[in-house]
Amino acid sequence: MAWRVKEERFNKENIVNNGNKFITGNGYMGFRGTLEEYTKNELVACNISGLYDRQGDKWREPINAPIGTFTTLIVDGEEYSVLSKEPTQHTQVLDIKEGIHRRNTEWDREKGKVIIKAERFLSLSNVHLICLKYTVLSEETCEIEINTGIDGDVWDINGPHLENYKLENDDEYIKVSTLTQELKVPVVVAEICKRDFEAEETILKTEKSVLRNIKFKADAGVEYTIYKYVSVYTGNDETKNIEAECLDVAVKAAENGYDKNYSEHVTKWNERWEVSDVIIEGNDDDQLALRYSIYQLHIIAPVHSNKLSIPARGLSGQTYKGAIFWDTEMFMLPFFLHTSPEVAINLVNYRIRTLQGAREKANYYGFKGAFYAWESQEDGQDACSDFNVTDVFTGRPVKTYFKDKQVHISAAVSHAIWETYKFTGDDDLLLNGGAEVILECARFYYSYAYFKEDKDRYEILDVIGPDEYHERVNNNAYTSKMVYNTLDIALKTLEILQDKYPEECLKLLSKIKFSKEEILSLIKFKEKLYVPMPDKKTLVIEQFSGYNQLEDCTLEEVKSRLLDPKEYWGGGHGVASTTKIIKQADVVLMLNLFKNEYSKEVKRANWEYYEPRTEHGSSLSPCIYALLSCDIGNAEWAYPFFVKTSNVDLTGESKQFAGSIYIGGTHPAANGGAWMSAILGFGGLKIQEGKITIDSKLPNSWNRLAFKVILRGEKYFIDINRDSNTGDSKVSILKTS
Ligand code: IFM
Repeated sequence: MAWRVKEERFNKENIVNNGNKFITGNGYMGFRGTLEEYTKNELVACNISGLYDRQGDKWREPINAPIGTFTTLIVDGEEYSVLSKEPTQHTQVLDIKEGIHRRNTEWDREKGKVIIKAERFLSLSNVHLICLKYTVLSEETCEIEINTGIDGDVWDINGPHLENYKLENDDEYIKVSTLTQELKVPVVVAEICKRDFEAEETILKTEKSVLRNIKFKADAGVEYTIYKYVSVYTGNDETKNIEAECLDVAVKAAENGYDKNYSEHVTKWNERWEVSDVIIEGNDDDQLALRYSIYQLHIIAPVHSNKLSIPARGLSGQTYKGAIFWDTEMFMLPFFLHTSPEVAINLVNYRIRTLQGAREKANYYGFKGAFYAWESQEDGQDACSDFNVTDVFTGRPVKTYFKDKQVHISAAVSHAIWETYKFTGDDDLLLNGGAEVILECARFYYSYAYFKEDKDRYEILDVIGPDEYHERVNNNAYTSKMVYNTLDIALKTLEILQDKYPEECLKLLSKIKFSKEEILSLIKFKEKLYVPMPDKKTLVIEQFSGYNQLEDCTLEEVKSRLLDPKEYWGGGHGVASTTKIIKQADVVLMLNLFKNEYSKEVKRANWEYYEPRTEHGSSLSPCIYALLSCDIGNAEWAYPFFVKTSNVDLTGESKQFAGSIYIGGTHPAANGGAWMSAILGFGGLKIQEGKITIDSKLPNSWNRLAFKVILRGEKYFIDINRDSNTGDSKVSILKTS
């Protein structure tokens, strides 16, 4: 079944990875794929989108809310938990079609089995709601106790973030209300538990948790089920009375009943899949991996809010500070643009909303305009630490220049706004802040650039490109090209505004004090900006000035120099820093973005040159190599990279540490990359000036690729069928309702 992810036995080693692999979510919150009896020690998390907190001088990170699904089982005085008792059978299943997590666990006792069956979902029809159905059966008569409630002792990396715990209950509900430490934002969780059997029930309270102890005599072979309706609210929600509304959601859900909540949730999932499903025929593993990647994108999509974006690790925890990186604009946005443009608009709105943070950052460094945060949180302030890695030998934090020098972030933001504008044709996006952001980004680059009199050109110096192993380099081809693109976009934006909206244009220019001279400077800057070009002989583009002089050794050689597997490869002393080994696609990313501007020979030469020198140490890398190989017509080169990117969260084979810092979690950029590789790569979908073209090259094992796209309100169904004997493809593009 290409809609299910399954694990058929319990393995303690997989607990952390399964938390990512079996994750559920609804854009408001993500719930790690953990079992009901787990606690913070097993990294249970109900991770909230867009609510951050700082504890002391530690990193600011997102909040994990109290866990309203916590449930343990005691049979005849003995605890039945996978953690303390090896089960005889265990399955954990994620149904990605319906966004539901299921587990079935059995233990053998002397006279029969004890079985737990549980399923839970984070509702798509009400993003505050989590529903859990928990069933126990014993094959022999016994005394059962279910302890279930809200576990407020949550997992934090740099916490604790919640304080002022208020625990409440009455006959019907239990509730835990807290405040965040830094900004005193309320976080409230309410739970209502229904059951269809008689039992004694008492309430147990500890410092941070409220539990119900449900005690009953169980008849042999009878199923006993509890239904939990858990509601989560925070002070970020636009509501007058959080506590009352939180409770109200749980009450209404309980009145609705489990099945009705479930069917409303499934209806929403069906609507999502109706436009976004991709059919691959010929290879079931690829079908599942791609659907799973799309599922991962859906569960983190801020459908309900235009104030939020998507963190680099989705809603799988606090890794990377729950911050928004360029991952969203460059790797995830295309999926949303093609399947749910309203989400794409929400994502770019987040950048428009956080422009002030970007202005402040530019100002802090002595520049003008908008320098977006490398790691952006709620107001666009930069959460990126000066010390992103820890030296594994000395335990000392190591200075990295990600925050200061990855200036390509502002270009990613402008690019995203422009792509969204082109795709949707929505002038409002430019008028309502988009143009302002683009102009401020262009202004930033003008103030950042150096004019070299002797060469009569502008250069972009002292930056970090996508390849983070080589810090503070000059003329990074990707960065310079993206700066050029920003200028191009800014000038085009001005033309559009001057042409169609002259009054608004004047207002904007005067609001941000953008003078005529400044516009002329941008034109000159664009004309004279140096962007590294392909070498005439080899066609290879030097990644940055001086790259060609670095040691040209193999990846294996660099690996063999590691003294510790967790050692950081980049920065001042990393094993890769003095070599040509790069972390992730850099020049190749540039060629893929501007594919119309470079010849096939140039693309091929650079792919062949850089691929063996790329560690793919970032999950953002493989998809770009897949895309460029498709572009040069080589689906078979692309295929292993597609497999890598689409399986990243299924296999869990990704970097878990940068130095000694945990960086595990889900990988939405790679998930977006999987969609791009399949649709834009193998499918060869191009949309230019509102016209769809297909230039497909399916991998050998695929005989069909079919998908939908939404373009300016119209839905198109694209079906590519490949004859496995001749290899020829037949393509149909149908407008559907
Ligand atoms: O944005 C990326 C970066 O390019 C490589 N390191 C991890 C970041 C978050 O995914």
